[in-house]
Amino acid sequence: MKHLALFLLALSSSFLLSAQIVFPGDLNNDGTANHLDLLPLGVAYGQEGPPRPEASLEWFQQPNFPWAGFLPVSGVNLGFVDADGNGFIDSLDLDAIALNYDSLQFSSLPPPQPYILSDTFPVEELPELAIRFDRDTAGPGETINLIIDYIVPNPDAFPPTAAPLAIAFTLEYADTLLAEEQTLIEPDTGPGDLMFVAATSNSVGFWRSPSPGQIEFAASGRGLPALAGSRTLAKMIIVMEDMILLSQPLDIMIKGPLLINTAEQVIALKTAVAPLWITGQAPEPSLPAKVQVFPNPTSGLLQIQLPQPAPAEYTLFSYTGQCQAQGSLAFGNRWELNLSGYAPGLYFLQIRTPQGVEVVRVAVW
Ligand SMILES: [Ca+2]
Ligand SMILES: [Ca+2]
Repeated sequence: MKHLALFLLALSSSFLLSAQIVFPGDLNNDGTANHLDLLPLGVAYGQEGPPRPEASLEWFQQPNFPWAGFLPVSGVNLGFVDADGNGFIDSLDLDAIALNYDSLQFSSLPPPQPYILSDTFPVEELPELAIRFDRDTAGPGETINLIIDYIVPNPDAFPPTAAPLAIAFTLEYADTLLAEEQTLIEPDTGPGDLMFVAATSNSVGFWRSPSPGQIEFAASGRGLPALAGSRTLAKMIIVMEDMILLSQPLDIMIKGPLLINTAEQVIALKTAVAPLWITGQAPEPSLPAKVQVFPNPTSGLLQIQLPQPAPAEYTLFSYTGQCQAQGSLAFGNRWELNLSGYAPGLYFLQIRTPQGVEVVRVAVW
Protein backbone atom coordinates (compact mmCIF):
# COMPACT_ATOMS: atom_id res chain seq x y z
CA MET A 1 0.00 0.00 0.00
CA LYS A 2 2.83 2.31 0.92
CA HIS A 3 4.52 1.51 -2.40
CA LEU A 4 1.32 2.22 -4.27
CA ALA A 5 0.97 5.58 -2.55
CA LEU A 6 4.54 6.50 -3.45
CA PHE A 7 3.96 5.37 -7.01
CA LEU A 8 0.81 7.48 -7.26
CA LEU A 9 2.64 10.45 -5.76
CA ALA A 10 5.46 10.07 -8.28
CA LEU A 11 2.95 9.72 -11.07
CA SER A 12 1.05 12.84 -10.05
CA SER A 13 4.33 14.79 -9.65
CA SER A 14 5.47 13.94 -13.14
CA PHE A 15 1.99 14.70 -14.45
CA LEU A 16 2.01 18.08 -12.69
CA LEU A 17 5.53 18.84 -13.86
CA SER A 18 4.69 18.05 -17.45
CA ALA A 19 1.59 20.23 -17.15
CA GLN A 20 3.67 23.41 -17.16
CA ILE A 21 6.84 24.44 -18.96
CA VAL A 22 8.11 27.95 -18.32
CA PHE A 23 10.86 30.19 -19.66
CA PRO A 24 12.32 32.45 -16.97
CA GLY A 25 11.65 36.08 -17.83
CA ASP A 26 8.53 35.50 -19.91
CA LEU A 27 6.27 36.19 -16.95
CA ASN A 28 3.13 36.72 -19.04
CA ASN A 29 3.90 33.73 -21.31
CA ASP A 30 3.51 35.71 -24.52
CA GLY A 31 6.64 34.25 -26.11
CA THR A 32 9.23 36.86 -25.22
CA ALA A 33 10.88 38.56 -22.25
CA ASN A 34 10.43 42.30 -22.33
CA HIS A 35 9.10 45.34 -20.48
CA LEU A 36 5.53 43.98 -20.52
CA ASP A 37 6.61 41.17 -18.22
CA LEU A 38 6.86 43.69 -15.39
CA LEU A 39 3.07 44.04 -15.34
CA PRO A 40 2.24 40.47 -14.16
CA LEU A 41 5.02 40.82 -11.59
CA GLY A 42 3.30 43.88 -10.16
CA VAL A 43 -0.14 42.22 -10.13
CA ALA A 44 1.02 39.03 -8.41
CA TYR A 45 3.67 40.59 -6.17
CA GLY A 46 4.00 38.87 -2.78
CA GLN A 47 2.26 35.62 -3.73
CA GLU A 48 3.81 32.25 -2.87
CA GLY A 49 3.66 28.81 -4.42
CA PRO A 50 5.68 25.69 -5.10
CA PRO A 51 9.28 26.33 -6.07
CA ARG A 52 10.40 25.19 -9.52
CA PRO A 53 12.49 22.01 -9.47
CA GLU A 54 16.01 22.64 -10.75
CA ALA A 55 15.17 26.28 -11.45
CA SER A 56 17.60 28.22 -13.59
CA LEU A 57 17.65 31.78 -14.95
CA GLU A 58 18.86 30.45 -18.29
CA TRP A 59 16.51 30.72 -21.26
CA PHE A 60 15.44 27.12 -21.77
CA GLN A 61 12.24 25.25 -21.18
CA GLN A 62 11.84 24.35 -17.51
CA PRO A 63 9.20 21.94 -16.17
CA ASN A 64 7.28 23.45 -13.29
CA PHE A 65 4.49 22.71 -10.85
CA PRO A 66 1.47 24.83 -11.77
CA TRP A 67 0.50 27.20 -8.97
CA ALA A 68 -2.99 27.39 -7.55
CA GLY A 69 -3.41 31.00 -8.60
CA PHE A 70 -3.79 32.75 -11.95
CA LEU A 71 -3.50 36.34 -13.14
CA PRO A 72 -7.05 37.71 -12.90
CA VAL A 73 -7.61 38.85 -16.51
CA SER A 74 -4.96 37.22 -18.71
CA GLY A 75 -5.39 33.90 -16.90
CA VAL A 76 -1.65 33.20 -16.90
CA ASN A 77 -0.70 30.74 -14.18
CA LEU A 78 1.39 32.29 -11.42
CA GLY A 79 4.03 29.60 -11.94
CA PHE A 80 5.17 31.69 -14.93
CA VAL A 81 5.37 34.87 -12.84
CA ASP A 82 7.79 33.33 -10.32
CA ALA A 83 10.52 33.82 -12.91
CA ASP A 84 13.47 32.68 -10.79
CA GLY A 85 11.50 29.71 -9.46
CA ASN A 86 12.16 30.24 -5.76
CA GLY A 87 8.49 30.02 -4.78
CA PHE A 88 8.06 33.77 -4.10
CA ILE A 89 6.93 36.48 -6.48
CA ASP A 90 8.98 39.58 -5.73
CA SER A 91 11.51 41.98 -7.19
CA LEU A 92 14.15 39.22 -7.46
CA ASP A 93 12.14 37.94 -10.40
CA LEU A 94 13.15 41.10 -12.32
CA ASP A 95 16.58 39.58 -12.93
CA ALA A 96 15.15 36.96 -15.25
CA ILE A 97 13.57 39.69 -17.41
CA ALA A 98 16.86 41.58 -17.68
CA LEU A 99 18.98 38.51 -18.35
CA ASN A 100 16.72 37.17 -21.09
CA TYR A 101 15.50 40.44 -22.56
CA ASP A 102 14.09 40.11 -26.07
CA SER A 103 14.60 36.34 -26.16
CA LEU A 104 11.88 34.41 -27.96
CA GLN A 105 10.23 31.11 -27.09
CA PHE A 106 7.61 28.96 -28.75
CA SER A 107 7.56 25.87 -26.56
CA SER A 108 6.11 26.84 -23.18
CA LEU A 109 3.19 24.81 -21.85
CA PRO A 110 0.47 26.02 -22.09
CA PRO A 111 1.74 27.54 -25.37
CA PRO A 112 2.49 31.28 -25.46
CA GLN A 113 -0.45 33.60 -26.07
CA PRO A 114 -0.50 37.33 -26.93
CA TYR A 115 -0.84 39.43 -23.77
CA ILE A 116 -4.28 40.79 -24.53
CA LEU A 117 -6.29 42.11 -21.60
CA SER A 118 -9.97 41.99 -22.41
CA ASP A 119 -11.26 43.67 -19.27
CA THR A 120 -11.28 47.47 -19.04
CA PHE A 121 -11.87 49.56 -15.95
CA PRO A 122 -14.00 52.54 -16.99
CA VAL A 123 -12.93 56.08 -16.04
CA GLU A 124 -14.36 59.43 -17.13
CA GLU A 125 -11.22 61.53 -16.88
CA LEU A 126 -8.40 59.57 -18.43
CA PRO A 127 -4.93 59.50 -16.86
CA GLU A 128 -2.25 60.94 -19.12
CA LEU A 129 1.28 59.96 -20.06
CA ALA A 130 3.13 63.14 -21.00
CA ILE A 131 6.62 63.58 -22.43
CA ARG A 132 8.26 66.98 -22.06
CA PHE A 133 11.73 68.41 -22.53
CA ASP A 134 13.70 70.87 -20.45
CA ARG A 135 13.90 73.21 -23.47
CA ASP A 136 12.17 73.99 -26.79
CA THR A 137 15.10 73.70 -29.21
CA ALA A 138 18.32 71.74 -29.38
CA GLY A 139 21.34 71.78 -31.65
CA PRO A 140 23.84 69.13 -32.75
CA GLY A 141 25.68 67.45 -29.88
CA GLU A 142 23.54 69.03 -27.19
CA THR A 143 22.24 67.18 -24.15
CA ILE A 144 18.55 67.36 -23.31
CA ASN A 145 16.48 66.07 -20.44
CA LEU A 146 13.35 64.22 -21.46
CA ILE A 147 10.89 63.96 -18.59
CA ILE A 148 8.15 61.35 -18.39
CA ASP A 149 5.20 62.57 -16.38
CA TYR A 150 2.19 60.53 -15.40
CA ILE A 151 -0.88 62.60 -14.57
CA VAL A 152 -4.05 61.42 -12.84
CA PRO A 153 -6.70 64.17 -13.05
CA ASN A 154 -9.06 62.53 -10.57
CA PRO A 155 -7.46 60.04 -8.15
CA ASP A 156 -10.83 59.63 -6.39
CA ALA A 157 -12.19 57.85 -9.49
CA PHE A 158 -10.45 54.64 -8.47
CA PRO A 159 -11.43 52.33 -5.62
CA PRO A 160 -8.37 51.00 -3.74
CA THR A 161 -8.99 47.52 -5.13
CA ALA A 162 -8.82 48.70 -8.76
CA ALA A 163 -6.44 51.67 -8.70
CA PRO A 164 -3.64 52.09 -11.27
CA LEU A 165 -0.72 49.76 -10.62
CA ALA A 166 1.56 49.54 -13.63
CA ILE A 167 2.33 51.17 -16.96
CA ALA A 168 4.29 50.09 -20.03
CA PHE A 169 5.04 51.79 -23.34
CA THR A 170 7.60 52.15 -26.12
CA LEU A 171 9.13 55.43 -27.30
CA GLU A 172 9.95 55.55 -31.01
CA TYR A 173 12.00 58.18 -32.81
CA ALA A 174 14.31 58.63 -35.80
CA ASP A 175 17.54 56.96 -34.69
CA THR A 176 19.55 59.30 -36.92
CA LEU A 177 18.78 62.22 -34.58
CA LEU A 178 20.01 60.86 -31.25
CA ALA A 179 23.44 59.63 -30.21
CA GLU A 180 21.87 56.52 -28.76
CA GLU A 181 24.97 55.14 -27.11
CA GLN A 182 24.76 58.13 -24.76
CA THR A 183 21.10 57.76 -23.79
CA LEU A 184 20.64 57.38 -20.05
CA ILE A 185 17.44 56.60 -18.19
CA GLU A 186 17.02 57.66 -14.58
CA PRO A 187 13.83 56.14 -13.18
CA ASP A 188 12.35 57.86 -10.14
CA THR A 189 13.48 55.27 -7.63
CA GLY A 190 13.38 57.68 -4.68
CA PRO A 191 10.10 56.59 -3.08
CA GLY A 192 11.05 52.92 -3.62
CA ASP A 193 7.47 51.84 -4.30
CA LEU A 194 7.93 51.21 -8.03
CA MET A 195 9.86 48.59 -9.97
CA PHE A 196 11.21 49.53 -13.39
CA VAL A 197 12.26 47.95 -16.66
CA ALA A 198 13.93 50.37 -19.07
CA ALA A 199 15.61 49.08 -22.20
CA THR A 200 17.47 51.06 -24.84
CA SER A 201 19.56 49.92 -27.79
CA ASN A 202 22.65 50.56 -25.65
CA SER A 203 21.40 48.64 -22.61
CA VAL A 204 24.47 47.16 -21.02
CA GLY A 205 24.02 43.83 -19.33
CA PHE A 206 20.96 42.89 -21.31
CA TRP A 207 21.43 39.78 -23.36
CA ARG A 208 19.64 41.57 -26.16
CA SER A 209 18.14 45.00 -26.49
CA PRO A 210 15.53 46.93 -28.47
CA SER A 211 16.28 48.15 -31.98
CA PRO A 212 17.85 51.59 -32.49
CA GLY A 213 15.11 54.23 -32.35
CA GLN A 214 13.21 52.45 -29.58
CA ILE A 215 13.12 52.70 -25.81
CA GLU A 216 10.98 50.22 -23.93
CA PHE A 217 9.85 51.27 -20.48
CA ALA A 218 7.65 49.89 -17.73
CA ALA A 219 6.99 50.86 -14.13
CA SER A 220 4.93 48.91 -11.63
CA GLY A 221 3.91 49.06 -8.01
CA ARG A 222 4.80 46.12 -5.82
CA GLY A 223 1.27 44.77 -5.70
CA LEU A 224 0.08 48.15 -4.44
CA PRO A 225 -1.52 50.89 -6.57
CA ALA A 226 1.60 53.07 -6.79
CA LEU A 227 0.19 54.88 -9.83
CA ALA A 228 -3.00 56.05 -8.13
CA GLY A 229 -1.72 59.65 -8.17
CA SER A 230 0.28 61.92 -10.47
CA ARG A 231 4.06 61.59 -10.43
CA THR A 232 7.14 61.86 -12.59
CA LEU A 233 8.18 58.37 -13.66
CA ALA A 234 11.63 58.97 -15.09
CA LYS A 235 14.06 61.37 -16.62
CA MET A 236 15.95 60.42 -19.76
CA ILE A 237 19.14 62.14 -20.73
CA ILE A 238 19.39 62.21 -24.50
CA VAL A 239 22.15 63.60 -26.67
CA MET A 240 21.60 64.96 -30.18
CA GLU A 241 23.76 63.61 -32.97
CA ASP A 242 26.67 65.83 -33.99
CA MET A 243 25.74 65.81 -37.65
CA ILE A 244 22.25 67.18 -38.11
CA LEU A 245 22.01 69.08 -41.35
CA LEU A 246 18.36 70.02 -41.48
CA SER A 247 16.25 71.70 -38.86
CA GLN A 248 13.37 69.41 -37.99
CA PRO A 249 11.13 68.42 -35.10
CA LEU A 250 12.21 65.54 -32.87
CA ASP A 251 9.27 63.24 -33.49
CA ILE A 252 9.05 61.06 -30.41
CA MET A 253 6.02 58.81 -30.49
CA ILE A 254 4.52 56.84 -27.62
CA LYS A 255 3.65 53.38 -28.92
CA GLY A 256 1.60 50.69 -27.23
CA PRO A 257 0.84 52.48 -23.98
CA LEU A 258 -0.71 50.09 -21.48
CA LEU A 259 -1.94 51.09 -18.03
CA ILE A 260 -3.38 48.41 -15.75
CA ASN A 261 -4.85 48.39 -12.27
CA THR A 262 -4.25 46.03 -9.38
CA ALA A 263 -6.90 43.67 -10.84
CA GLU A 264 -5.01 43.50 -14.20
CA GLN A 265 -7.77 45.50 -15.87
CA VAL A 266 -6.81 47.99 -18.58
CA ILE A 267 -7.32 51.69 -17.86
CA ALA A 268 -7.54 53.88 -20.97
CA LEU A 269 -4.74 56.43 -21.16
CA LYS A 270 -4.12 59.69 -23.01
CA THR A 271 -0.67 60.52 -24.31
CA ALA A 272 0.99 63.82 -25.13
CA VAL A 273 4.47 64.74 -26.38
CA ALA A 274 5.75 68.31 -26.12
CA PRO A 275 7.47 69.67 -29.25
CA LEU A 276 11.24 69.85 -29.49
CA TRP A 277 12.75 71.57 -32.50
CA ILE A 278 16.12 70.29 -33.63
CA THR A 279 18.19 72.98 -35.28
CA GLY A 280 20.66 72.04 -37.99
CA GLN A 281 23.26 74.26 -36.38
CA ALA A 282 24.07 74.90 -32.76
CA PRO A 283 21.90 77.79 -31.56
CA GLU A 284 23.49 81.06 -30.53
CA PRO A 285 24.03 81.15 -26.79
CA SER A 286 21.44 83.48 -25.32
CA LEU A 287 23.08 86.85 -24.80
CA PRO A 288 22.67 88.48 -21.44
CA ALA A 289 20.98 91.87 -21.46
CA LYS A 290 23.49 94.55 -22.40
CA VAL A 291 24.35 98.01 -21.19
CA GLN A 292 23.13 100.56 -23.76
CA VAL A 293 25.01 103.83 -24.41
CA PHE A 294 23.85 106.60 -26.75
CA PRO A 295 24.47 108.69 -28.68
CA ASN A 296 27.68 107.02 -29.64
CA PRO A 297 29.79 108.75 -30.96
CA THR A 298 29.07 111.79 -28.86
CA SER A 299 30.56 115.21 -28.19
CA GLY A 300 28.49 115.95 -25.11
CA LEU A 301 26.20 113.98 -22.82
CA LEU A 302 26.40 110.19 -22.99
CA GLN A 303 23.25 108.40 -21.84
CA ILE A 304 23.92 105.12 -20.07
CA GLN A 305 21.11 102.63 -19.65
CA LEU A 306 21.59 99.54 -17.44
CA PRO A 307 19.71 96.30 -18.11
CA GLN A 308 18.86 96.11 -14.41
CA PRO A 309 18.61 98.66 -11.57
CA ALA A 310 21.56 99.99 -9.54
CA PRO A 311 23.94 99.48 -7.85
CA ALA A 312 26.58 99.99 -10.52
CA GLU A 313 30.06 101.46 -10.75
CA TYR A 314 31.66 102.90 -13.82
CA THR A 315 35.20 103.73 -14.88
CA LEU A 316 36.07 105.53 -18.10
CA PHE A 317 39.43 104.58 -19.57
CA SER A 318 41.31 106.29 -22.35
CA TYR A 319 42.38 104.27 -25.36
CA THR A 320 45.76 103.75 -23.71
CA GLY A 321 44.21 102.58 -20.44
CA GLN A 322 44.39 105.67 -18.19
CA CYS A 323 41.46 106.21 -15.86
CA GLN A 324 39.59 109.34 -16.99
CA ALA A 325 36.56 109.29 -14.74
CA GLN A 326 34.97 107.15 -12.03
CA GLY A 327 31.67 107.08 -10.25
CA SER A 328 28.79 105.00 -9.04
CA LEU A 329 25.06 104.81 -9.41
CA ALA A 330 23.09 104.28 -6.22
CA PHE A 331 19.58 104.06 -7.61
CA GLY A 332 17.70 103.87 -10.90
CA ASN A 333 19.11 102.27 -14.02
CA ARG A 334 20.01 105.28 -16.13
CA TRP A 335 22.45 108.18 -15.87
CA GLU A 336 24.38 110.68 -17.94
CA LEU A 337 28.09 111.25 -18.34
CA ASN A 338 29.28 114.60 -19.64
CA LEU A 339 32.07 114.01 -22.16
CA SER A 340 32.07 117.55 -23.63
CA GLY A 341 35.56 118.41 -22.30
CA TYR A 342 37.22 115.18 -23.49
CA ALA A 343 39.71 114.94 -26.31
CA PRO A 344 38.29 113.31 -29.43
CA GLY A 345 39.11 109.62 -29.67
CA LEU A 346 38.12 106.18 -28.49
CA TYR A 347 37.35 105.46 -24.81
CA PHE A 348 36.38 102.37 -22.85
CA LEU A 349 33.52 102.59 -20.39
CA GLN A 350 33.67 99.80 -17.83
CA ILE A 351 30.40 99.07 -16.00
CA ARG A 352 30.58 96.90 -12.93
CA THR A 353 27.33 95.47 -11.46
CA PRO A 354 26.49 92.50 -9.23
CA GLN A 355 25.67 90.65 -12.48
CA GLY A 356 29.19 91.12 -13.85
CA VAL A 357 31.47 93.48 -15.72
CA GLU A 358 30.85 94.88 -19.16
CA VAL A 359 33.05 97.15 -21.26
CA VAL A 360 31.54 99.40 -23.95
CA ARG A 361 33.56 101.30 -26.54
CA VAL A 362 32.62 104.97 -26.67
CA ALA A 363 33.74 107.39 -29.38
CA VAL A 364 34.14 111.13 -28.68
CA TRP A 365 34.39 113.53 -31.61
CA1 LIG B 1 6.54 38.13 -22.01
CA1 LIG C 1 10.72 34.40 -7.42
